[in-house]
Amino acid sequence: LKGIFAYLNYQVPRTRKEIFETLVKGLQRLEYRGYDSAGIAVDGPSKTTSDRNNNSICLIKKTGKVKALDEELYKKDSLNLDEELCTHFGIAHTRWATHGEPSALNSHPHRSDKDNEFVVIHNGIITNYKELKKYLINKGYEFESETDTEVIPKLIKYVYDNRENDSITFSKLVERVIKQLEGAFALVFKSRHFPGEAVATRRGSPMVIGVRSEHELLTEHIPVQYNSVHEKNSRNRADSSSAINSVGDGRAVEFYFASDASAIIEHTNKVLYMEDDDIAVVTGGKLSIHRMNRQAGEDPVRAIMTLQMELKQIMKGNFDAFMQKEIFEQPESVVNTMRGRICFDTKKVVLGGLKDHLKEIKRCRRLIMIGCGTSFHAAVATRQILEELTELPVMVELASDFLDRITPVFRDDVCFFISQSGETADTLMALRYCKERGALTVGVTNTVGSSICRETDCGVHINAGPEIGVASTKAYTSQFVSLIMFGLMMSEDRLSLQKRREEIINSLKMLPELIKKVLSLDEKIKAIANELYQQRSLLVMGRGFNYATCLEGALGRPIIICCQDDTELTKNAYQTIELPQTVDCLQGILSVIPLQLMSFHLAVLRGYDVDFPRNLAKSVTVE
Ligand code: UD2
Ligand code: MG
Repeated sequence: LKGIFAYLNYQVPRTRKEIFETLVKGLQRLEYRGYDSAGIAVDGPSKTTSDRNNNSICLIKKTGKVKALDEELYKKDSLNLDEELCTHFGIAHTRWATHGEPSALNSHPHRSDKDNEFVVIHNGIITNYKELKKYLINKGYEFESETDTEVIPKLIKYVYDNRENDSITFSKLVERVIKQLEGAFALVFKSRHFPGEAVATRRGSPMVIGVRSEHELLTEHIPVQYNSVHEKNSRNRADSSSAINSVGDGRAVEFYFASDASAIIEHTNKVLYMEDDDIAVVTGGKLSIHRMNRQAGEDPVRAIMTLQMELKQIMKGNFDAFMQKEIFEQPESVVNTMRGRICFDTKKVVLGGLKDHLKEIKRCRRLIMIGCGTSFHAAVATRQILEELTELPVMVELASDFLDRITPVFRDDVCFFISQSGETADTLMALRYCKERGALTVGVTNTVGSSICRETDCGVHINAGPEIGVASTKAYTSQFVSLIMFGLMMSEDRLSLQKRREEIINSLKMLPELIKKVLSLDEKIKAIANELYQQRSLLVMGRGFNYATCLEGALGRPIIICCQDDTELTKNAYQTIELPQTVDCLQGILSVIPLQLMSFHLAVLRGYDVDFPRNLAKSVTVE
């Protein structure tokens, strides 16, 4: 969800200012992924010119835009911007908060201790961080943030403090650390004990390394170095001691580490994509790749590739637009929304942000759901099932209309505010209006630390990941799933609803697979779009659980009729798109996807810029 960028210059003199500029630019290239805070770590200035053993590391972190960090860098005149550093390693990170609110303390790089012996940047999530944290606290290590990441620098210091001798390498320390980690990560380490050295590793989170050199690289194929070679036949390239097993030969070279090639491409098009559990090490200006031991069938060589892509293309992956990319992300984004919240075995649903308020919510007289645009449609889409599961009256309100009417709101109302960005002006004003009248306020947002998140009494983060396309796609389906989970949580102790709950929970488990099936209809939908795109208007019709789907579909240009195995309906239809069947209240998630795809194709065919349509902003944050 976040951005990693690191830069190592070896025997290439750069001033501290130039290093800052490179790091900041790298982060700016990753800005499109969304983030709420940023930070960097560089070597501190040497106290005297002869004192190179000082090796201090300086950390600068800031909430808000990379620009704010950039400004902060130049405020530190103690940093000696003109000092020339012949060999240096700097790391930089943009964070999108998941564990703990956006703050300088929670942002990366994280450090091992007050002396910054080890600093780390991390993308991904460490799922066993609580156990590790407990262990390390017991050993006397002090924590300062609310993040999962912080266990990593603490752990490497613990491993270092307990080293068997001083000849231990930086990569060995990292190897010991990742053995203890569960979850997903891309990591870059810097240490004052290993000046001018870099170690990077990954598991389930991308990492790419760029190489720039004036000299011809001696090899474009780096044999992986295995730590334990027990193979009888050691005559393969990887084990041959005569093979060149690193990139760089001690002459001037620069290395770039990034979570995304878009941050590297302007410096070099020579890149190496790391594999899971690879440990990449730069020492003495040479890059080598290390692994624990060789598995059967695994490629023992990493190739330096020449990227031909343009920047824009890299950012969007294989997709033409962010909207399209986000539509295709939905099998994963709905999983992220449900992760850690639904136990499919015990049929228990716990939204951590609401559990302390559940009693109060259950005592209320009615639920009011408020949003704008797509977020309003998510409320419309789930109203019926929420009424059924909560047995409460549910009002659904367009924020602007709600405010215009000066709607009566009471202390025993519970008001939901749904907003992807968490900054939608009308929704925020409706929130303040309801708060003044004493209602309990609940946010449903995609953005940790946003205004709506901060000002509500409690809420749910939908965890869909940053949404860049102006047309909301994955945020809609994740809002939908979040509201359903709320209903499931409310009905847990209703005996009469148990069968219904089980049916829905089982269907939620299947949902990612069904979404994939719907996405596989893309070619067909594109063909229909091709026949339709010159029409002046299209009509979307539907009712019941699909009423909201129609509203949502009509936000683009398109229209289509969706049915499943319904011969009565399909025999007269002009075109049909047959969707897999799920439980009634989830059908809307599946049926909106063809409309998303249709909107996308129609807009492209009509020559619109789908990610930045005219007269539409991603979120309306002004009145
Ligand atoms: C929290 C952590 C998550 C993970 C998990 C482990 C955060 C942001 N989330 O997720 O990273 O550690 O616990 O169990 O640290 N809130 C509002 N308004 C909103 C949205 C949320 O007030 O619009 C509040 C909510 O009531 C809760 C907090 O923000 O106090 C975090 O909400 P969440 O949905 O991220 O909570 P949870 O337990 O799923
Ligand atoms: Mg709050």
